[in-house]
Formats: sequence, C-alpha cells, structure tokens
Amino acid sequence: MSQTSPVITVQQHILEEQKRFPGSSGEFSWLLSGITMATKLIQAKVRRAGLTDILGAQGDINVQGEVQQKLDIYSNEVLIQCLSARESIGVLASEEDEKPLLVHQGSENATYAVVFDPLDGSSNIDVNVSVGTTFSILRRPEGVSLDEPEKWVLQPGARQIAAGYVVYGSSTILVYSVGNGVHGFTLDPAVGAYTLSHPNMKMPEQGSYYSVNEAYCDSFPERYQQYLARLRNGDLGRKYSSRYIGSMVADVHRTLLKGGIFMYPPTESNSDGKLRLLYEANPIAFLVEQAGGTAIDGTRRVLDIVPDSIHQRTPMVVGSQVEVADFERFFVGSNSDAA
Ligand code: P6P
Repeated sequence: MSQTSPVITVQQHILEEQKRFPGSSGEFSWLLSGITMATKLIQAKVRRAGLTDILGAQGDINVQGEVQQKLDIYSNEVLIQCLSARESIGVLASEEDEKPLLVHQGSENATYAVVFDPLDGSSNIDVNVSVGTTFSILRRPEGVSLDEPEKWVLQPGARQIAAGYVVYGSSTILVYSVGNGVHGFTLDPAVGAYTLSHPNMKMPEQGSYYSVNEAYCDSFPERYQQYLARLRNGDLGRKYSSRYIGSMVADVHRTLLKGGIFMYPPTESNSDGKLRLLYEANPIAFLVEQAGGTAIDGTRRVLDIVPDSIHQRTPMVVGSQVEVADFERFFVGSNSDAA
C-alpha cells in the first residue's frame, strides 16, 4: 500500500472537470492551461522581483488612473500572449487595457472571452506583500459577432462558466471553479506543476475575522459603521479580530479558508466602491458562492449585476453565511443608505 496519496495536477483535474461541458473537445482544458502557463511565468518574476530590475513603478498611468508597476505590465503581456495562443478565445479584457482585445479575428471557433486582472494588489509588490491574478471566463453570447467585443464581456457574473485566482504568497496557489465546487492547487516549484492541495474548498459558516480598511470607516455609509460596531461588540456571539492585507486576493483567500467577512464599502473617494465588477468582484463572487459563502454589493447579489461598462466598480460584502446574513438582516428596512 503506497504511503503517499496520488498527485493530481491541475491539468488532470481540468480534464475531469471539462467532461461536464457537453461537446467540449478539450478546448476548455487547453484554454485553462493558458492561464496556468501564464501564472507560472508571472510567479517566477514575482519570486525574483527583489533581484531583478522589475520592482517599482513603470511610471505610466493605466486606464484606472493608477501608476503602473513594471510587474503589472509584464503580467498583462504574458497573459495576453498565452491566452491569444488558444484559438477558442475570441476576446480578452484586462484591468490594464481600456478596451477589450480581439484575438483570432474571424475564427468561428472563438467561443470564449477571458476577463482578468493580471496583478491585483500590485502596489504591494515593493514591500513583499502577497499579490494575485484574477480571471473570469464567459461564453460568447448567442448571435454576437467578433465586431462587438464589449458584448462578449458585459454579461452578469452568473453567466461565468469558470473563474479563479492565483495568489502569489508564501506559496503560489491557484483556486478555480467551473461551477462544480472550488479546488485549490499549490505550485510545486520542484516540478513546476500545480498539484491539488485544497480539494472541494468549503467556507466555514461563521469565521472570526473581519477584513476592511478601517482608515475610511468615517466615510462608510452608516449601516457599515453600525455593522462593524456589532462585530466588535461580539453581537454575533463571538469575538472578532481584524485582518486587512490590502491585497484583495490574499484577503479573500484567507476568508475562503477561515470564514468571516471581507468588505470594500462605498467611500468618499470611491462612491461605488473601489473593486471592479468584471474581473475582481465577479470571479470572487463565483468562487465564494461555490464554496458555500455569500457575495453581495451591499444590497444585491454580485452575480446578478448587469454590467454596463468594462471597468465599472462595485462595493463588495463577501464571506460566510452567518456574517453576511447578519449584515443583510440587520439592515433590511432600516434607514440604510444605498448599497
Ligand atoms: P485600499 C489593490 O490595489 C486593490 O485593488 C485590492 O487588491 C485591495 O483589496 C484594495 O485595492 C485595497 O484598497 O483603498 O484599502 O488601499
């Protein structure tokens, strides 16, 4: 009897999972391998950021009005290169680019759009804090041609066929779902393979951490301030501790594993919240719901929001059933501010 459990790579897992897609001829697993390849290249750069001249800002300002870090640019280019080599993809949309990118013009095989944030939390790179890549996969809507790339991506998150993230932390972990549970794979640097380490991730029904940038607390709508006071006062039946990394993928990864709540409320400087709907909130909401948690924008289910622009932002309240239900229950019917 072997003493070691079988090593399951993400490729094996994806092949199994894609059997859920009738008629998929392996194109889906080939698509996802573009993401695994790109993120291995990104992590190799992230791991050596302090050693090569890739730290720090490139100096350009991206479409978000944020100073681009060199690793942002590298990560964006690598994802575009790897994904453009997958003929099943027709459209790519990135946090770093104003407009969606058309790939494989005219190819009738192009049935998927991939939306991504190549390096979320990149402002933390220079101080060696975890960063991440998020991705969302959508099917080309019926009757939409390649000359309408925006229509490929402006779909509610409930229509995602797959989503995931890679967190470049003390280890590199890929977490993804195709709608059949959430599964985590740790990159084994010895063999360069993502190997199954967190099968069928389930978020605890209640946690003991809340995660929000309390520096903006005074500018949160009243209902958020009252809710945080409830957590601090132990009104949910337990003592909470605060954890805020300032890198969404890392904060969400902890919340997936340990439970609790992560919030980015509306603030004075970001009245619609700071996080982007298409490539941050939607993939996270897909994973959180698949893991048994809840993801709302303060009032509505994130996955039900119909986007009207690629880079639109949304408030986020995501986490365990108990904490998010309390947030919703406590404020239903109160004079709560919008969102
Ligand atoms: P703040 C990183 O820039 C990011 O987009 C998310 O990863 C993170 O959750 C958020 O911004 C942090 O923003 O305003 O708290 O510094």
